[in-house]
Amino acid sequence: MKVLKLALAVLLVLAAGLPAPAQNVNEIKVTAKKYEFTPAEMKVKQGDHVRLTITATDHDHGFKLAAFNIDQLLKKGETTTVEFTADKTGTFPFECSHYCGLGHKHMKGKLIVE
Ligand SMILES: [Cu+2]
Repeated sequence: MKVLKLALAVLLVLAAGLPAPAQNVNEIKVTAKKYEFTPAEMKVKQGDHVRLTITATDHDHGFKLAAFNIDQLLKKGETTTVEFTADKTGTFPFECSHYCGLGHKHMKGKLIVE
């Protein structure tokens, strides 16, 4: 029994010494309404796991971030979570992908990964 306990203790110590998965979760709250995303500019660091919680307040909208293969419908009144890993640096445009009215084409922003 003693040996077993010792072995267990050694295992625990070894496990504690392992590097934890070093992924930083970057959560950003976003609002989508006619005809803007707030914030319209988001900055994250390369390697971040990005979690956007997007609330469409006035109408159905869409969130399209083509560089990361994201195109998500945002239902009016609901909060939608979009997650991805920012694995490349640069400035990437995003836009509304669900027609929401006359200003739809201008509903866009950018994601900066540095
Ligand atoms: Cu739209």
